[in-house]
Amino acid sequence: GIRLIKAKFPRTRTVLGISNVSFGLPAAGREVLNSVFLYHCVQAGLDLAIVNSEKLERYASIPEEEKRLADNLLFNRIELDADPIASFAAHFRKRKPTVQNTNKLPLLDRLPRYIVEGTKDGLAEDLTEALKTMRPLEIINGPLMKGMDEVGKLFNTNQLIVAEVLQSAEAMKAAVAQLEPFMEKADSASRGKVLLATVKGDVHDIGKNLVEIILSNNGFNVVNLGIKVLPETLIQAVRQHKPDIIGLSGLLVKSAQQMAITAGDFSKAGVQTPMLVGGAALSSNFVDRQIAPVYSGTVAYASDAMTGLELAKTIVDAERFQKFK
Ligand code: B1M
Repeated sequence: GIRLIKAKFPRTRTVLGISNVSFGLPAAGREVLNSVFLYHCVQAGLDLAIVNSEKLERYASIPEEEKRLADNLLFNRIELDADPIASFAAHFRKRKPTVQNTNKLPLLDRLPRYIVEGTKDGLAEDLTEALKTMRPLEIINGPLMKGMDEVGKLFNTNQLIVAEVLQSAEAMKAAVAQLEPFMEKADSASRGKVLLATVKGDVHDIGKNLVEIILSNNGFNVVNLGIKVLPETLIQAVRQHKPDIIGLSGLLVKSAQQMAITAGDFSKAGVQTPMLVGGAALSSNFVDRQIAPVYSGTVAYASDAMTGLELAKTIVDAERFQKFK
């Protein structure tokens, strides 16, 4: 139906209450069927779904056999299964509520699963275990980032919905918060002041907040302006705080463009403070070709938080900075 509506009336928006589709089926099966149904609806072009995402089984985590049973039922494939409803109900009537077998996996495989599943159950204990042999940043940049990359891929192929990605983000934030006190701290009083922000139109803040933690643990005084920060707010904050460095973060492709616009606005306002930019959509090529030419100060690309720290240290060290420029 959605596909036909979209083909005939392309500018029409569609909204669907998902869970009625599974009404009357065994509870464990409902969560699976709702998720498979939502997946197909999104593929067909559904714009908005009304669904209790907490109760939704993640499509990417559903075993192939259960996806097959759900597909047979949704598409009424009687040529493959004479009675798809009976087969589906029989399978799920027997099935106990899902018990994740995550704890049977080795530790380094369990850690990314918490992020992919968006769950904190057992996360704290496993992080404590990991800290016995790994440094906090190794845990973040290794298994946890592996999980985030997987989330990105699943999201890209519509196998995760935004609400689920938010749960993954919450799990990541909880992990970073637990690891933060164990991160190495430099003794130096204050190396300099950094004004940090996620650019206009972008809500992603996990990377930026990680940069904040690493910079402040290494003696920088960080003023974090938050997300979706407008150029004019940044310019005002530069005048108020007089930072040594401005740090901009942004993960969307349009955020990379926004950084170039912001750099242009800085130049017009006479701001020349050295600038660090980072985020998944950026590349050093883009920074050199699109941002540097419109900025009157120095701008450098930080591919990750540790590179950001090294660059920040270079900027506040007058001698190193002269060579760097
Ligand atoms: Co969004 N999202 N998201 N998302 N999300 C991406 C970025 C995306 C690549 C996923 C995908 O499609 N594969 C895609 C962007 C596609 C594009 O533009 N080409 C995307 C999209 C499309 C969206 C929405 C538009 C989805 C929608 O609503 N339809 C929407 C955007 C809304 C908006 O911004 N206006 C959206 C929303 C969200 C959530 C809110 C659900 C959530 C964010 C929660 C939060 O941050 N509080 C979210 C998440 C979690 C992601 C992914 C899965 C993970 C991002 C992350 O936190 N990574 C992401 C896919 C991915 O990147 N794998 C994705 C972990 C973090 C530690 O890494 O931020 O890269 P990162 O930071 C690194 C470096 O980049 C660097 O250091 C950090 C650590 O080493 N770095 C700096 C970053 N900033 C720096 C600054 C520096 C120095 C280094 O100096 C100043």
